[in-house]
Amino acid sequence: MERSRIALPIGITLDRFIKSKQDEYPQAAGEFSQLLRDIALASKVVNREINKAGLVDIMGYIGQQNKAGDEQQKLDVLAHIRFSRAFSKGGEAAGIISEETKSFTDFKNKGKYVVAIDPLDGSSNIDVNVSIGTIFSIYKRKTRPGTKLTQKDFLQKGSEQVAAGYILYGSSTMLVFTTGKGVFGFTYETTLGEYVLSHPQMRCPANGKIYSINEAGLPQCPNPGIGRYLDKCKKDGFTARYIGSLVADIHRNLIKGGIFIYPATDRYRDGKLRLLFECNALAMIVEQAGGMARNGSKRILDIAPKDLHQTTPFFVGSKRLVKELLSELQRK
Ligand code: AHM
Ligand code: MG
Repeated sequence: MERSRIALPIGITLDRFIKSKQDEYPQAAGEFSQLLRDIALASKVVNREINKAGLVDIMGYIGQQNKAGDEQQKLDVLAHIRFSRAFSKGGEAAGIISEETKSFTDFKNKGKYVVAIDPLDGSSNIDVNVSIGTIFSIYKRKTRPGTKLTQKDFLQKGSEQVAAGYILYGSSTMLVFTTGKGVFGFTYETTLGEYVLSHPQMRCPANGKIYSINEAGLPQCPNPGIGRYLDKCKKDGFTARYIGSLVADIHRNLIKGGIFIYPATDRYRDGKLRLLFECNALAMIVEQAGGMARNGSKRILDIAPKDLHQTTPFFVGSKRLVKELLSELQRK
């Protein structure tokens, strides 16, 4: 039996899991595994910072100087620094583009990969102790390793991601990722300081009874299909759940079955969520788990990005629900 086919027991650490899977990536085993380890390590540091966030009133307000004279940084900026540092030190990533920065950073090394990341998503929830997340996509760079990075290295379709995932800083912290061979969820065991496999081969139920949308924006939706779909959900006994923190909303629906809807509105003509930092990674996860992710007419993963910060409408979740919504959107 191939090593990679052996069922991996719940409770094994991320490190052992990565090692046991290395033979699935014959050309890139070492580098790729190291990238995942870099993400895990940075997320532990961010997790620690998040857990201290409630103490900010005692330790000094953001924007003020702390006792040592350092400027206190906002958590999302801090998370950006932590992840960037982990990748640049690791050397496997040639560069990074983050939701926190206008353009990409070239680490000027020989790395084969590039990373697109939203270091801390759900910023409106940070100050109120509600779940937030990190979202990441890993691509092979398009240009030759060792040369200057270009936009072309980052403007890749989601279908070209070699790995994607998220970290959910919730009632427990979880790292969920895919390398294109299923979705695996690890829970952070704080006393050990280790991620342990808790959700092997996650599957998104084909059907569900949860819809997640900021319904206050409904009157500003140019497409009446959204309203019609929600009316149907209500008649069918759905429940509404919306945290306003994308990772948490997607994670819940992935486990329980449901649909997440962020449409185009008068305020956000092309949707609010960013293709490169938010939608692509989550679309890959959900598809790998058997669900669906669309922008209305297209598969999210097939959109060729033109702009690093491009946004898109986002309809994602249980296959049956997404299909039903799409047919309402197409009905005139
Ligand atoms: P952010 O990147 O500024 O944190 O915004 C993204 C967040 C998502 O987590 C969430 O799904 C969405 O914005 C909520 O938007 P809204 O407040 O319009 O419902
Ligand atoms: Mg975001």
